[in-house]
Amino acid sequence: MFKGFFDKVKEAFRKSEITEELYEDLEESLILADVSVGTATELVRRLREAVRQNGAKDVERAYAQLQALIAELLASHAHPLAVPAQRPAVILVVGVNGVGKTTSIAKLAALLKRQGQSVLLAAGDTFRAAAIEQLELWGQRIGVDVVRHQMNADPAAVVFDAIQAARARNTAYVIVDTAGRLHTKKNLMEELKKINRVIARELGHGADETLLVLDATTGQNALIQAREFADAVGLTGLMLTKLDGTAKGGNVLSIAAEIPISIRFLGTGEQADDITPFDPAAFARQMLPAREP
Ligand SMILES: Nc1nc2c(ncn2[C@@H]2O[C@H](COP(=O)(O)OP(=O)(O)OP(=O)(O)O)[C@@H](O)[C@H]2O)c(=O)[nH]1
Ligand SMILES: [Mg+2]
Repeated sequence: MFKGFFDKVKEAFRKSEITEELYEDLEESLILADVSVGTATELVRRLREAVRQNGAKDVERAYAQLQALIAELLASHAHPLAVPAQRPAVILVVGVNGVGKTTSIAKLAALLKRQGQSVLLAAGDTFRAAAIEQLELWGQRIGVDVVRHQMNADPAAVVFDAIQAARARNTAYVIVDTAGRLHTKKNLMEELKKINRVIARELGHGADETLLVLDATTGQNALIQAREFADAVGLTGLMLTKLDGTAKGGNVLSIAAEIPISIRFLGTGEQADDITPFDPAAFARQMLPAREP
């Protein structure tokens, strides 16, 4: 699925010994694979240090060292979705427009359903009629009910109704879709805060999860979005989408290095089952597979 991400990185190690040129090629190839300049520089710095410390002379060991550094960088993000302590658990899904919120919600709901959980979706993006219809269509496709109001209804009221419905049915999860686009950004953040107040009032605590959806192909922009949403509504995890749309994927490394929030899921396509729970060790192995002799 992620094949070819780091082919160029592997190529940088196709030398007989560790030279200055190897480090330069490595840094360049990381940046070409969409790793941010800051993260690429930092990785190369750590590799130099590791090589110096253990006196590794051969390229083979340096490559293994880089694998370990990448695995280490990603490892702090290994936190799967928590099992809810009470029913319903509310998962609020936020993000700017077009990143894949609605699609990711459908994928997550289908995944939870496959795991034997009951799920209800709340059509909290009341900004466009098409947004409500899109979520309903997904609901039909994956066999999950959707609580909806009319266009322009108060999203907080939709969430209130969804929580009541989930209580009545003893549903495990309510996943809330939200608008990515409002007249102003301030408006959007205020709307999310209002949804949060309703959740807090109903559950006695905030949303169990507030997941920010980021389009992994957008680079630096993703970092800015993460900061804004973290400041305004608080975040518990990230879902990175459109990893099928990039042959690079180094962005995942930059996001892991620069955003101190767990990556929960990766989106790898437009279908319901194009979702992978984030496994740092597996991801590191996919990025930098073992070298062929
Ligand atoms: N290739 C690919 N496309 C995706 C992925 N996730 C979402 N998309 C596509 O991205 C587009 C936008 O997805 P939506 O789920 O509507 O995004 P949204 O964030 O809900 O958008 P708004 O509601 O307009 O803010 C759609 O065409 C999706 O099919 C993914 O992992 N891979
Ligand atoms: Mg949407």
